[in-house]
Amino acid sequence: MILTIFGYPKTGKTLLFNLLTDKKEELSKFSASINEFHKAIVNVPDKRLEKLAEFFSTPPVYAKIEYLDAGAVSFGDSKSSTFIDLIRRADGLVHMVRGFEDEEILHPKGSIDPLRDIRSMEEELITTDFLTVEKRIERVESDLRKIKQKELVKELELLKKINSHLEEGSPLRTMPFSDNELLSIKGFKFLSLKPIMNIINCDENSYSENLKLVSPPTDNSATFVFAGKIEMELLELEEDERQVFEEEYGLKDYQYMRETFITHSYDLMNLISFFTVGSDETKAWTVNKGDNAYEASGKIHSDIQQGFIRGETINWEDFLTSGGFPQAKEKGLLRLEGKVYLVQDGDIIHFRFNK
Ligand SMILES: Nc1nc2c(ncn2[C@@H]2O[C@H](COP(=O)(O)OP(=O)(O)OP(=O)(O)O)[C@@H](O)[C@H]2O)c(=O)[nH]1
Ligand SMILES: [Mg+2]
Repeated sequence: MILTIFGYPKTGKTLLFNLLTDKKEELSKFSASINEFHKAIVNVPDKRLEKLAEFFSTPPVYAKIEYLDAGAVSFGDSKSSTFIDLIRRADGLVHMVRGFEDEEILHPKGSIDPLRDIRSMEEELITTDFLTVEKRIERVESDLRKIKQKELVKELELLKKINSHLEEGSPLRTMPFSDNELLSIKGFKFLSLKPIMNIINCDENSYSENLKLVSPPTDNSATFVFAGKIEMELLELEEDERQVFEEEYGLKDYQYMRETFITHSYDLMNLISFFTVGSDETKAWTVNKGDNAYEASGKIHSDIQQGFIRGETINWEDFLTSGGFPQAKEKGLLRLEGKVYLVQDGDIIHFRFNK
């Protein structure tokens, strides 16, 4: 899974990237934003997985997540096609929004206004998709003038619906699509269709004001606050020292982005984890909420999916409290699930399949 951090210049994108990946990429106050990007693949921390690994005495193999710091936006300029290609590859977007004051760091729009920036970035995404759709409509119409093809007629109809949705200024995240429609437009990699997390990077003075803008995931979009620079500093302190400064900054109930970011992104993107356990490794796998056992088995191997018989399933905690598979079976906690079983977060699944 790729999560891409982007935003206006000097908003704290690289700071967040460093925080999430333990990297030390340079942060700069003055230099022009260079359009180089940073990339890191990190483990998704998971206490449940660690407990299971301990039980089996096998190494935990964490789910992986790729973070990309795509740098400052460039829409409609000479660098924009490279930039847009970069964010098209993302499974989810992380929009870093400037909320902190610093007279030395200029904001391209001249003032600090997180809500304005969230809206204007949304407009950039919508406009980019609009241009993609317009181009495709022209192409399809021209092809249809030459030859009438049923599929093209159908595609044109959908493209026109998408076009008018975008024309109203709405992102594609809010447009209802059927599964088939989603599949047919997958190749366009529409930007406004991607789940997006707006992160307002505040200082201690603007923190409580910006808290009002926080919104939980709705239509695959959510807004959170982040006290970037302070969090970076606080994380270097010992726990007791940290508490003193948290109070001093008025951040007593502050939730550390380093700790909450993955949960936020899993929620936003409707992701859950299941585990496989065995003699050589204890492993976490990421699937979409609503995926069934058959789909989940395909994440592991296509052979397992093709030969799918059943999934022996148990919740990770039920397993640990039972103390092993035989005990769990005795208690009736080990279930045999078929292909259509909806995988639950925290399931341990052992797939039986025909080889
Ligand atoms: N006061 C304050 N400064 C911050 C905060 N976050 C980042 N900065 C400073 O802002 C400057 C830019 O931070 P970066 O993380 O490099 O920002 P960026 O968005 O990656 O910048 P570009 O990639 O150049 O667009 C650095 O000097 C940071 O120390 C913050 O929360 N508060
Ligand atoms: Mg940067």
